Amino acid sequence: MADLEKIKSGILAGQRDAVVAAIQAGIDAGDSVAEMLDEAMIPAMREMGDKFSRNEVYVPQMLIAARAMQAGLELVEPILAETDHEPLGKVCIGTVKGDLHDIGKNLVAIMLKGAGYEVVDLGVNCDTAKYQTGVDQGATIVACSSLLTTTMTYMKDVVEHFKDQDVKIIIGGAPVTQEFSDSIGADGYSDDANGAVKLVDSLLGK
Ligand code: B1M
Repeated sequence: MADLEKIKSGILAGQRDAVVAAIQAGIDAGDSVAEMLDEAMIPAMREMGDKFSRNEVYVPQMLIAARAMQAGLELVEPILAETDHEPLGKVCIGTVKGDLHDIGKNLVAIMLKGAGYEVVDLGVNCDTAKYQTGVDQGATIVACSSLLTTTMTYMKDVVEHFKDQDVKIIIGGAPVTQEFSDSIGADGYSDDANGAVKLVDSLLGK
């Protein structure tokens, strides 16, 4: 049984090696990586954010926690992304201009790959020209992530940019809401990575 507490406390403390060892032990024991993600890894990052809001931790601690989380994600990715299907469609994904948060975006990309979609990962700090490169590579869905109230407004620019092209824009990230999505005319919103997959399924009629 994966030691969920060890994974969670390891991420909070930014102990990359301990996190990797605990996740690897769980994988070797045949435990569910989805459970490790939902019960330990994602809650750890949420708790980190709450601590940051209460001034109990600062940016450097968030950064080392994020590095430990990222190292854990690299271990779970190949397992979650295992699929032997022909791609169901192509999605490009990126974090919007001005925003460097990429953990949620990476998780959405992993889940989409696992569900059988081809994903063009555009990285962080994406302006409309960058999103356009994803569409030029054949993506018919543009997924935008934002973690900051100051950057989520850029999603409106993305919707505007693609309004005359045959692509769907979907959005998500901690501050984003359905109401905001409706207000900027996006084609869909999801509050988590599994929901993003269902959204893409429904937009592509899968
Ligand atoms: Co930042 N940060 N951060 N940070 N950071 C937040 C977002 C914050 C809420 C912390 C807080 O105050 N409590 C706050 C934002 C406040 C606001 O805007 N209202 C904040 C701030 C203020 C900042 C800085 C400005 C701090 C500073 O410098 N003073 C700065 C900004 C830098 C920049 O981007 N320009 C900054 C920097 C950083 C680090 C670099 C240190 C680091 C990021 C490292 C990295 O990403 N590689 C960091 C971190 C780690 C966080 C918190 C603690 C954790 C984010 C995370 O990874 N969550 C975060 C607190 C929080 O979110 N509670 C915080 C885990 C991840 C799995 O969840 O990303 O929400 P999330 O993704 C979810 C869903 O949202 C959804 O699915 C995912 C999985 O379920 N989803 C989508 C995400 N994208 C989607 C796209 C979709 C669909 C669903 O498309 C359809």
